[in-house]
Amino acid sequence: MSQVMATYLIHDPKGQLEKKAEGIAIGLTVGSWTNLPKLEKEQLKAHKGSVVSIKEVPANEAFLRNHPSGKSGLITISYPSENYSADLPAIITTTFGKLSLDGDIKLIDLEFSSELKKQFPGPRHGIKGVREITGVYDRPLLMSIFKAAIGRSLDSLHEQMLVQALGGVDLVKDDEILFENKLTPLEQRVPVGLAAIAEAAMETGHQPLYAVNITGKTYELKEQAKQAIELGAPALLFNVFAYGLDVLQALREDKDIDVPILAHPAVAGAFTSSPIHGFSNQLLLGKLLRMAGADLVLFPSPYGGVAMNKNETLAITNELRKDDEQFKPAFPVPSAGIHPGMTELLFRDFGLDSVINAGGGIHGHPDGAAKGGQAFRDAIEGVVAGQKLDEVAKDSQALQVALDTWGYVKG
Ligand code: 1AE
Repeated sequence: MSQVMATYLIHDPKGQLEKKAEGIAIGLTVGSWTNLPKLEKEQLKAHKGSVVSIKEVPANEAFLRNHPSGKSGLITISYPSENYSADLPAIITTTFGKLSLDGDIKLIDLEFSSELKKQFPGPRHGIKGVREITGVYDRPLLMSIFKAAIGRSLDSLHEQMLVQALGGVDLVKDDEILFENKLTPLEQRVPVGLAAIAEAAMETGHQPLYAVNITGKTYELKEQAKQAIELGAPALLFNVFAYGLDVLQALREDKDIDVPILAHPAVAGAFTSSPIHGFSNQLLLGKLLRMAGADLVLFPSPYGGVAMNKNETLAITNELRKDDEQFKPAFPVPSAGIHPGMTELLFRDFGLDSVINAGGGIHGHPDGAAKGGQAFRDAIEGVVAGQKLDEVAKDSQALQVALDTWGYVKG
């Protein structure tokens, strides 16, 4: 049967988990049930939501202090596909539309029947495809971020791209806050960035992918993405949560938009940060981004300035990479406040098939961004080979300077 099953974390002050679950299953589907005449019940049967399971979980102390009879629970409700079209806006509105406004409730997971899943594309390239494009197979990839993009000229952009590329990074992404602007419009920014990459490649033999930020009004995005690709953009960056998951899916499904898409998590915190409201991170940043077509997914690492709970980062990673009969695995990109002294931790927690992403941790290297990139590359290669960072630093001045600057973060 084609359907979606939604699992929620609920907290009921009266401890009536069954009643609450039944209220959601009926309220979000047929509206009322027990008092309906037999004929109407027969007609509406195929549309009725049903409670699949209820599992009580320990309630937190503050909740119990205020509501001594209160209970918390994970409830799973099945929604028949007769009720919605096979797209994320309809599915999310059905399972968590009005309900998201109704008290303490968090959407933890959505499980799609295999028939329904077939309506979603998943990543075009995935981990394997991005590795083929970059030619890097045996280590985590390294990405850097333009960190001085606003108010800067094309010459400045050229210079910044050059030093990042010289450092040996595998991808360079636009800053997510760089929009269409007079100084570095996409039309000029892409060729200038690519020229700098080509210049660096003459020296290094290594050519990073430039992920160009696709911005502006929703109905102009596809044209902008195609323009970037025609100009040679080898990857795109997309602020998916400022637009919506279905907009990402529309970009992914366009046959002419055939380069890897990096999903940026900007704004996601507004949907996921509360322990009692919103979406779980693993659902929004993991399962749904992969289904909608992101090839690489950025999220805050557990160690940096903008940190996310470690279990949640691992749950996102698991959703992005786990075996799936239909969807290719996508790259997890733990980010924010990353510096070379964290490489051991990043490799231990996120493994080979991940992307190490740093802005300040590359540009802030005392000897310049090229050395920042080199420090990371040396750190990554050493750690993958089983060395400790302080050992690697004995043969890498760039890494030693980075460790002296930011420290060596051990597990
Ligand atoms: C979670 C996204 C991280 C990001 O986009 C960004 O710009 C990070 O910058 P740094 O590495 O913290 O300087």
